[in-house]
Amino acid sequence: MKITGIELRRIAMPLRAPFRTSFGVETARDVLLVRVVTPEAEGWGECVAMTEPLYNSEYVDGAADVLRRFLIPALPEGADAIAVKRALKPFKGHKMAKAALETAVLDAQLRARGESFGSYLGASRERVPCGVSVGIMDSIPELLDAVEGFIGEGYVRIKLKIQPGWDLAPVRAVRERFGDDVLLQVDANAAYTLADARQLAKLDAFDLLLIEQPLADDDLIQHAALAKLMSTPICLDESIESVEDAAAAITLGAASIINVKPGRVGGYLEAKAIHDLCVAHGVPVWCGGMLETGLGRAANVALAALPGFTLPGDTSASRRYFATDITTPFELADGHLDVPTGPGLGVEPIADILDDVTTAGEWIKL
Ligand code: NPQ
Ligand code: MG
Repeated sequence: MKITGIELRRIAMPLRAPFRTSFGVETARDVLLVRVVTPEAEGWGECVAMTEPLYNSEYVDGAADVLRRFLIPALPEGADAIAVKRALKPFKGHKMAKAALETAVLDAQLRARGESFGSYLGASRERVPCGVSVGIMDSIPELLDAVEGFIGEGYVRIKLKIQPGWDLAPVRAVRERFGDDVLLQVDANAAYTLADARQLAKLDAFDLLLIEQPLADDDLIQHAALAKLMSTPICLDESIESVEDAAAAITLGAASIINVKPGRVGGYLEAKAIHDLCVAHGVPVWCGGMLETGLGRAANVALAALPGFTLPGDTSASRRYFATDITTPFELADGHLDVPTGPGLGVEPIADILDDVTTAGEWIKL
């Protein structure tokens, strides 16, 4: 498959409501799309880096720069996704930029041969149960209104974003209002330290599925220590950037559950490898989310249909974040999203909508 050119397209997607986490508030999604063109087919990859390096060290302008300066020039002639992954390996870091390029090549490759992402990755289900991530709010009543809305829409699991000062009270309020049957978990995005262990252990009273990334990204040893001080299972997100990181976290006892985000780990091939490792170790995995458009969402839903993804993911419907998605919107049915079955991602951008949200474009001829 010869790549004749690559488009880097920047889009701006307004969020339906501000989304607040322990690292900041977002009101719009700033997305870099990669479009790979071959004589047989085109492929799309969505870069999940944020505008600013707040979730991890990557950011959109940096991803665009490393793509045009190093990653795209290193593409092998006539490459498939496996060869692309190998060719990009010498460059350190920049996993989200690499993932976008690898995904675009994989999409083109699969569209050319008429195979879906789900089939290629080894999906074992036709639809996946969906959870929703609920941001930090100004007040408990506002939070309860938001959670009530999501439960009404059918989400099968609620994740509350937490930070010091917004942890026990929101969890207690949601449990009191919606009961013990709601599948509930929390995500701190690295906002605590091991010195907060006594406070975090108070969450044990609320029968949470897991606590996600309580401590800093590089605190594997501290997460292992925290796991001995609380009964709520610890799930790692930011800490896991590769299959080696996942193996280390499991061996150290730093994580008993792993959040798999293909962007964070460098692509869907690495994501599948982490899934396989976790299945071998009996460690549950679930698919995270980075406020993807329909393009990234399609691939995540396919990944989430693999057999080891035994917990509901942050694979929410398009309308959780966007009034208008760039693809046919993903819609919840009975708390599930259907895994696309068409070639490649199985969805494509709607040209008029894509043009409306485009803020910049660049064509790199190969
Ligand atoms: C997480 N995602 O699991 C993240 C982090 C996150 C769905 O909770 C703009 C772009 C805002 C990406 C906010 C969810 C974001 C973002 C939070 C990712 O840790
Ligand atoms: Mg997280």
